Amino acid sequence: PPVIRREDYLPPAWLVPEIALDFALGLDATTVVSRLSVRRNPAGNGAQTLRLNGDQISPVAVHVDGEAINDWRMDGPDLLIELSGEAHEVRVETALVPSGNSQLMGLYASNGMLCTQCEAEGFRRITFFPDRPDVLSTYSVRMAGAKATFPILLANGNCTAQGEGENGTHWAEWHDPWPKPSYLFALVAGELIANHATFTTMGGRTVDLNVWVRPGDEGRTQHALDSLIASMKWDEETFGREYDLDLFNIVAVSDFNMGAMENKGLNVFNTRYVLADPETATDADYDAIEGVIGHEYFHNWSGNRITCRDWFQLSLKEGFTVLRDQLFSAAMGSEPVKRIEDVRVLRIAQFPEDSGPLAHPIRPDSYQEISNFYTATVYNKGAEVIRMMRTMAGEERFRQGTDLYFERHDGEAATCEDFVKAIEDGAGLDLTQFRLWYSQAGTPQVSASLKVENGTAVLSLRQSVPATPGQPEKQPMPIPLRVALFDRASGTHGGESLIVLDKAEDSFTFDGAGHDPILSINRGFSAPVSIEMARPDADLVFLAAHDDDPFARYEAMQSLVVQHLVAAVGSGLNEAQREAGREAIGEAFGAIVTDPELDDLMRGELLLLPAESYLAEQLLVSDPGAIHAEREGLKAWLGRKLGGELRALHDRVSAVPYSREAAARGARKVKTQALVYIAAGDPAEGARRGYAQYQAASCMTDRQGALMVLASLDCPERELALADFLARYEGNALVIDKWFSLQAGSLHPRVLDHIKALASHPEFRMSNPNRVRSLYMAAAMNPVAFHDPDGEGYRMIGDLIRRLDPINPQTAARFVASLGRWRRVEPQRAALMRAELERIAAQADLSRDVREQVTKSLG
Ligand code: HT7
Ligand code: ZN
Repeated sequence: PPVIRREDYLPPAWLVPEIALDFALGLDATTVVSRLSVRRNPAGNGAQTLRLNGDQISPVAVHVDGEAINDWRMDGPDLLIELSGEAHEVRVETALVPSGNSQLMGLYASNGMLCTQCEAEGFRRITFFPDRPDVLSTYSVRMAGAKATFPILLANGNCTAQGEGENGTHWAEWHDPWPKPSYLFALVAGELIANHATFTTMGGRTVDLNVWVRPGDEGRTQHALDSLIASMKWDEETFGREYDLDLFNIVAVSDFNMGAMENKGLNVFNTRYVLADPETATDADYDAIEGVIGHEYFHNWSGNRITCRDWFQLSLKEGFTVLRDQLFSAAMGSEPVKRIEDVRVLRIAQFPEDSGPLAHPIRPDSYQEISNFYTATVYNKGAEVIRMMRTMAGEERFRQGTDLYFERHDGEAATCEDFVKAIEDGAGLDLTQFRLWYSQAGTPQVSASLKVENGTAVLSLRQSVPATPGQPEKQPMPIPLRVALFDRASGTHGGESLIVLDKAEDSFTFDGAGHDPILSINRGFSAPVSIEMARPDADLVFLAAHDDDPFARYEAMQSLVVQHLVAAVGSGLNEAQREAGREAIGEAFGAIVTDPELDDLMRGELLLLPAESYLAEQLLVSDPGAIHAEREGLKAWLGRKLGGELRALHDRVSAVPYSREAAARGARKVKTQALVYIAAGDPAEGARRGYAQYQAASCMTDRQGALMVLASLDCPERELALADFLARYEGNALVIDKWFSLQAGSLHPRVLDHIKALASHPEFRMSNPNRVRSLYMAAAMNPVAFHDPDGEGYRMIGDLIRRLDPINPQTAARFVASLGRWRRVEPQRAALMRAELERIAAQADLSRDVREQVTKSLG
């Protein structure tokens, strides 16, 4: 497949200021008539040829300026038309089969309704068009269809007219006054019911808000609607952004490749990020809904009003919007807990990308299939890069920078460079060297050492950015680090400093540091780097107890555990050393379990052991079996050591009644965590308490938590609870997804057999991405199942990729990265993983999506 390069960007030869679309809707047959007013782009190359992109469509008829023409030609999937003048009207008719569209890109049928997904290149599956984000058009849409099948007809913007047609049909016309790229086009038709509210903007305009769902689901939409209202208010207050249409529609669909889509005025959501009530959604589900609703809404400015010039600039909208949704969620809940969660996601999802064969900068230089670049690097590292600018500028000056960006580029298709320049000008920063964060891949490693003489502390820092595919050499980048020096006796520090390491090596001096201070570094995770510093356990135990930066407390706890487990699986520890390491961790854990000053939400963070994938990241080559055994061993040891305290904690929080308040949510979070440790230390007690928690549960958080623990145990309660759960939630697809993923993610010794059986379960469907992910993503992330020493887990994921690719290549390609980690795994397993990739590569007719990921993973 051809490689698309950032440096080859050329402005479009033709612009399309206006487009009118006419849909005759049917689930099995839809026709589309598209009328484009095209105008030669003065900034283009003057080509006579109009190239209209297509993908698996063919033109039924083509007209230019009202006349049918026959001299159009196809260039692969694209339609080419020779045009001699400066401006023309081009009319193209296409015929679609939405019910046959299993890729879920373009126009497709889901659960009896029709909907669209156009980002990144789905519009070309509906009609021929210059399907690139720098072609902005004003859209007018007419759609007609059977009223019984499609009682609700929605598109972007405002509904301008509607009426009845013949033979039980009706029609609607929609107009979106804001010029937009084709990827933001949306249409939805089906039987839907809305939860409605209004919002008055800061300018005094009333906006109608609707959350549309299938009848029967309307009782689970209030949280989504509340989250939308909160997002609109927050964006006005925090970024000065006001909504710009009179209507904002959200539609929930059950077949969707990603989380949601920010189409102008008509967001389309995976049902997973809309539907919630306490009985069926966990606290984490509630938080995810709030975050994703916010994210899509915030795109109205960071993405829609200012869009991307080309797809290499994806982080312009995604990185910035992730930062905005992170700040929003922090403001709605606990800021420190949100920061810890965001860093955990970055470390689990993005750090492995940065150190693997698919590593790319947040602004990639090339791609074969753009869908493969909707990554944690572009999204989450992209957000971290902008967060660093905010840290260096301070909140107020950062806001001046974003104000300037919105003012300067409103209505444009912009670049990451435009964004950096606006922040530079508006916030008064020099970001010349900082731009390297956009072009260099890899997680910087910063090694730190502290020396103290006569009350003066010298912090020596050295940075290196690892080589990544295509980037063997790297330059030093500016790394902003928030640091503090703690006095051991008082447990306090004399003030935090922000230092910026912008050389390969540098040292920083701090006066009045006492004689033996303890360093707290990268507080708040001010830079997305990995800090290397050998530290005595006692210093980490001190910081875990005393640091006034909650993230740094969490970090100290994590480092204490990481240091121990890495030593245990790396060089190996004798029994005495293992015991000493566990004792230090046990002391810190015990203090956290019993600390009456800690709120439970924060306690829940501090009690989490680092993920196995993060532990593997610390080693050049790792044995997943050894990491798993050592981590589980520690968990069981802690469960036994702190059994009494954990049971007391579990009893205390089990008495807290259900509410959505922070204290009650914290209680639920530590309830299941306490249960996890209790079950690890004493499986019989875990089964007893787990089943009791399951039966007493008044909400999904408690029920799912209990079932998760039971699913890993070999006990009769496991089968009882699993059978009850399936029967209790029959017909609720999102909850049945949980039933699949809890089993596929379990640490049960026969988990692979369970997964195989689940793949043949009548409720399993390959056509539904949520269901596929619930079974197989959980399996791919389950160290026991995936890293089975005989390679059965790798074979299972390989088989899945090959079977899923012809159905839904985008979803299939997402599974390749798990096998792509082979170079970092011990040789026997590595060979099995590689063989699986080779087996996939040998398959004829692989999609571009899977082919790109597999080739890069083998390369
Ligand atoms: N901007 C949206 C991206 C998206 C997407 C991309 C490829 C294929 C399907 C997709 N669905 C949604 C989501 C977002 O970041 O807001
Ligand atoms: Zn987004």
